[in-house]
Amino acid sequence: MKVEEIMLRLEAKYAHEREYLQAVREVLESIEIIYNQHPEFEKAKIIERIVEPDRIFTFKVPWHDDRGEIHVNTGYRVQFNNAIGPYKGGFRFHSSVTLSTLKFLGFEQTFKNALTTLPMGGAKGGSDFNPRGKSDAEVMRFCQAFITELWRHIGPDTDVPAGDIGVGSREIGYMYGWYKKLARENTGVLTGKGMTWGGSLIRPEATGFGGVYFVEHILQRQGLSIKDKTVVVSGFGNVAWGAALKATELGAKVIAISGPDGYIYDKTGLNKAKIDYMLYLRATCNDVVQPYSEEFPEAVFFEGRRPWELECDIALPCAIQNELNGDDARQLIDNGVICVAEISNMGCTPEAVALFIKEKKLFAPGKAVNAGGVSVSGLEMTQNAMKLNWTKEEVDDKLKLIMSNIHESCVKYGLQSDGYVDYVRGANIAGFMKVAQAVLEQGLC
Ligand code: 2IT
Repeated sequence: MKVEEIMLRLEAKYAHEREYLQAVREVLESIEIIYNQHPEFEKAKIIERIVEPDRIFTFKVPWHDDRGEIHVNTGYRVQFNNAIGPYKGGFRFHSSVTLSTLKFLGFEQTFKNALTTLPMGGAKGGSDFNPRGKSDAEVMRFCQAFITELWRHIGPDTDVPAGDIGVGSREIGYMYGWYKKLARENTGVLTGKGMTWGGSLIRPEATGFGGVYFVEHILQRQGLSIKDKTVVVSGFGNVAWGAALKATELGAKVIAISGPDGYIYDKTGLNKAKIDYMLYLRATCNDVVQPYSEEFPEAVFFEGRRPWELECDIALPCAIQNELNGDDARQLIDNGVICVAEISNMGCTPEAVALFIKEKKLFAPGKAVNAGGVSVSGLEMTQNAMKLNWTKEEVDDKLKLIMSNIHESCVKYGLQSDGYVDYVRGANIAGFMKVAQAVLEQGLC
């Protein structure tokens, strides 16, 4: 396999799908050497079969707003690969969503889900609909129109969607209710459900909690701990909230959060009341973080800027893809950062990732670090299948074990002769080898 040849073919065919091409290139460059030691993979054209999604559904989503005006959005579901279990992955509702976004996310999800140790394939879906500023009734009508198109293609053993950016418990509720009505079954087809109708404890916190558990493993390997470290978080949604909560619980000082409007620098650090306020802000503020500085006057708001210019020990991108670029990486390194862990999917640009690895910084990619979210979704599926609920402690203990196993797999495949762990390489090889072997064993299908 020659990465450049495959990439040239994909670039010609999908010239405008920049994020998808970026995600594929990163994985192929990591696995090239190991892959070429397996002629059986080459013979079965495993790469060519894995880089293309199994199928993509694209559909029109017409809905009307509260004034009766009609709107038309585009809906998608990218069923990427189901070699190791039913398709699994979230829906993203955001005005920036394109097919390229969802193909990159579905591709990443396939390897992330393989790393979790649970039997889940990879998928992603969503729409260019933005729930921000819409009334509950508008969101409900959109969700019902979306599921009306998609319900025949999903199911508890076929494809199990969940949330992502713009899709939280409200949206999951509306979609679950409508699915249940159309399919005439109550089998838990979506994850991230409410606690009284099949949801799992810890699911809302799981991505952020899992990310911080992973960071603890990275640091522990160096004889360090997150306690007393200064942490910068980007975003202020569900993922940023979970990360800030767990980092604070473990004794770190979280000094920044951010939104599309700029970032908040709170030199006194977040506490329980401020972390709770993040949830309130998310629910009410229409996607701006600035009101935090009015509520807590010790905090300063920097309009239009990103938090990576702050001095910190640990940086946790928790917002969206490519939110930390090469210049940001340079600044973080110059300011003495110890560890950067992507809790967002593909949070760093290729230039940033290359710089962190070149300078042998502790850097870990989203598909390993943020796998706690989908892992607890997998545990939600297990509980639904057993028709039982686990306690908070039981779920949290399983999450901790999964994150520890993922860390171990990354070290196994990413450890270099000088003792440095390249977590990008480790995560990509561990995830890829598992999917590739399953695809090979199942024949041409
Ligand atoms: O990126 C992700 O892993 C998610 N948005 C969670 C997916 C899931 O199925 O819980």
